[in-house]
Amino acid sequence: MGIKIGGQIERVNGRELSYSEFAERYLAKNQPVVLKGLMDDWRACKDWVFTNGQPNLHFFSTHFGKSKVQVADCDTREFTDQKRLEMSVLEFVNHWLQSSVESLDGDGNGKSVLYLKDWHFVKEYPDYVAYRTPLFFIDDWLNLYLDNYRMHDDPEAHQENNDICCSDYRFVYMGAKGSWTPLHADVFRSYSWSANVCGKKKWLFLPPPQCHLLFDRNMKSSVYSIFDDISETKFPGFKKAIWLECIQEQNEIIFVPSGWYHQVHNLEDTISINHNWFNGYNLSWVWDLLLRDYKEAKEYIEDIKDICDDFEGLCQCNLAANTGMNFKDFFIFISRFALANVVELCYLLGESKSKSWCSSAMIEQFALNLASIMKIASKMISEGGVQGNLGILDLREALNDPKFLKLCRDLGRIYAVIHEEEKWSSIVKEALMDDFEYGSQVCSPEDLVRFIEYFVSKLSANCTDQNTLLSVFCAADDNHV
Ligand SMILES: O=C(O)CCC(=O)C(=O)O
Repeated sequence: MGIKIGGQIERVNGRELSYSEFAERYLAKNQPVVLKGLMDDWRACKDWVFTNGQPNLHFFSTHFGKSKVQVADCDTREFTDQKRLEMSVLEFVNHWLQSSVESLDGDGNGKSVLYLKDWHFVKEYPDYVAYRTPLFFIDDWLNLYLDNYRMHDDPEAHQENNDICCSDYRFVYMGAKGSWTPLHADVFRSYSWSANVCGKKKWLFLPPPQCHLLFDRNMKSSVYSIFDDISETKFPGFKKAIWLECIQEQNEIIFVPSGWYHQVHNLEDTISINHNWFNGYNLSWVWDLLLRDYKEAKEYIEDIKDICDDFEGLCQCNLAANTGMNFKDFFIFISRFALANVVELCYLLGESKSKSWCSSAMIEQFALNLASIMKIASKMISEGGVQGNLGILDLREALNDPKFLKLCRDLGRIYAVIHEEEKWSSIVKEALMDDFEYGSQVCSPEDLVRFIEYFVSKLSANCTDQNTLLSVFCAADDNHV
């Protein structure tokens, strides 16, 4: 029995859409969309594709052939994903070319379909600017953070492996016709965008309110491929699911919202560029996933609780290994972003006093971000699960840390681009230090809430513009995300 398709994904010309329209219609409402017209000047679209639309695989073997990459064997399942192999790009391309010759000869039953996934291309080739991230996707806290910090420092993890896997979430995907990605929702329940440099993909989406239909009775395992013969006894809700379908053509970019399960098939030989990211709009999805995975990790080892010296530590360790971060990592992440937003606000409001320039769009943005972080910190308190101090963010230390100051500057620059603020310049560290009379450490979600409240009310007093900061902050606290 086939699946039920209930609709298609909206298509919009990206050149006729403003950032605020995109944020309102898709980021805030968590809805998918296909965007056209945003890849015209990408180097990848010239170097990686022949004029007939076929991938230029020779270009990859010549220029990037030595790179070591992860390749999925699309015909072999391993637990909840496809079996992964490691090989060089040259080996991958040779396998691809060999398979296509064999299939032309009518002898295509020997080799499995391989799919190069999660290639950290930008990290590996920073000087080869293959593309520019479209404006709609630049408010990306995840990759901005990972450009400056590690998400999780595990002294026991093999360093080199950790470097590759956790360096960023900016990827290249390459696969022959027939390669595919099993049903899943994205890492950290982040947003993703995926741009077809060449080829064609078929996407099938299920909105979050229906995602429980993909699970077994215990909500433990989920369907692997929606085109398998799904057992009704094992997955009793599956046949009730109503899917959205999308055929994504060359030069189109799809926006995948948080928590939407999707399965993807390459209908032609395809190369795509793909980022995962989160920001103030979908941060709560990350916390919800972490809390759920934490409870699951805890339940899983409940029987060794009494013989374990540091049961909570073990749960957090397992959480980091399975989900990619633990409570401490997340807490330090949101605390650094809270501080960075406060720093940028201080700078903005300081500038407004001295130069009679103040951008209310920027004030609003920082206020929205702080409201979103405060909401998550409050959830961490009210939903329990968080025990004791999570980590320490020393505010003065952070302000003396070049990595943190770079994070602040990069964040400010991103919003200056989004809000078209030409007057924005880098922060002046010395001016900020005077404003930091606040106690010096944030160690718990309670501290973080107090810290944000303190600065929002203190900085609101500096804000001449009808107290924009406080009003946006309070309104956002009620409505946002
Ligand atoms: O293109 C694919 O095969 C999978 C991409 C994907 O799942 C995503 O962008 O979230």
